[in-house]
Amino acid sequence: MLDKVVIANRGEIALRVLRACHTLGIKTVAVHSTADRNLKHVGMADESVCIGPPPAAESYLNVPAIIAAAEVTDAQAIHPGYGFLSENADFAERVEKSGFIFIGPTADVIRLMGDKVEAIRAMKAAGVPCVPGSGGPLGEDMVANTKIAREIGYPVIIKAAGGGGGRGMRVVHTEAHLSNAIQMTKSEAKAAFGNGEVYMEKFLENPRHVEIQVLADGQGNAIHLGERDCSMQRRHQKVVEEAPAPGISAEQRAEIGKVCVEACLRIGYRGAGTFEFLYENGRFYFIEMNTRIQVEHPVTELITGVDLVREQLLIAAGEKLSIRQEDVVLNGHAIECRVNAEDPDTFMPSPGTVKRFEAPGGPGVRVDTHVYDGYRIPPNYDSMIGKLIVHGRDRATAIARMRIALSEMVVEGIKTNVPLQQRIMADGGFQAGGQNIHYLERRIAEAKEKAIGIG
Ligand code: MV4
Repeated sequence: MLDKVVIANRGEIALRVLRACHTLGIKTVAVHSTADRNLKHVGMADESVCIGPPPAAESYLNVPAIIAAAEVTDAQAIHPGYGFLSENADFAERVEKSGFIFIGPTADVIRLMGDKVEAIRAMKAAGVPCVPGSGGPLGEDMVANTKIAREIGYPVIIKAAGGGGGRGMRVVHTEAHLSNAIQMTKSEAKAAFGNGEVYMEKFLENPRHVEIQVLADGQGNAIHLGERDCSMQRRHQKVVEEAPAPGISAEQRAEIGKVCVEACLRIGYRGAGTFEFLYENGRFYFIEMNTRIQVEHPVTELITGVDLVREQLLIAAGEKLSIRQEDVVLNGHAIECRVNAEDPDTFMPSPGTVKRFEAPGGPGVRVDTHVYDGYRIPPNYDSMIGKLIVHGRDRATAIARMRIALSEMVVEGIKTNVPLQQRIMADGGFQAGGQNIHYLERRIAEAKEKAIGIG
């Protein structure tokens, strides 16, 4: 087993990783910026190292400082959490070359999945269903590009190979706009990602975002843990996630899950991972793979009983997967509401001191947060301050539990999006289930027009 792990992250996920380490008897090193000396997990870690000033570029993205922290504390492994350096192949490589274990896939696999053109190529070869598309980068020849678009059929979407998560994309509805859209997306991609490569896909107009969770040990064993529906989003920020996805049958789940497992084995995947799909008219279309633990991992944990962060640590320690596919049994329904320090109507960040904090509780209620009474939220990082996750025997029970949990939640001194989450839980469309990726934004716009709350 690992002896000591550096947690290269902050906030709720750093605390989540610390708890998984301590449960396995692994010692922890918290690395933090000067703005984060008051973080809950910093006080709980066996050791802590300040790695730089508040801006993430000088602290949580400071590769030499993080590796130096692992060296001076004599740690064996580094857990990157999500965001920051978690999907940075160069970081993973530097960690391994410095003699530490990167808790995640190999640098090569992270690099492969970071290039969306190459990721799709690899997945297609492994039998994963993808969106009809160019199947490779677009060249300069507009005659050829026009032919590809005609074959796919408009509308099409131009995406940057170096993008992902909603960055560097452009929808094209007619041939007259194709050339410009390609040129613009290319130049923006070159500036933003240092890679001007773009590709083309059929633009799916009303898909849901459904993703499959996998675990692989890198020793020939892989399993899937079902899916999550993350369609409730605004500006590419997920707001509510749930598992299982409404309306997905056990047969469909087993089929797409098996495809993902086989792809994991084919590419030599190791660790926890997520296959992101668009889901439309009963079909799955692969778009990207995330090579990290995700924010919304708890909904999968609640319906499967599998501790995903514990599994990440065991895999990193070189153990074989102890869970077989037939051991993964889905139980009930789980919903996660992200709690953000932001105005629930304007979405403006609302950092500051939390004067009073009361977490909800009761059967099937889980709160993943680093917030405590008197905690000062720094303005330097993203506004998510925690997650409220509920579990029930069915979706209606989970919604009922979430509504009570949200009503019990007390966060004084700052604004939070809890009122927005309450309106979502009370909304008829959300309660019906299976809404597409545009639903929340349309519902918010509609409510704004009428100057009334949604629901
Ligand atoms: C798409 C799409 C429709 N058709 N690709 C946005 C984030 C990035 N991961 C991929 N995205 C999309 N790709 C095709 N071919 C629509 C989106 C999209 C989206 C996807 C998932 C969740 C929210 C979204 C919001 C807007 C657009």
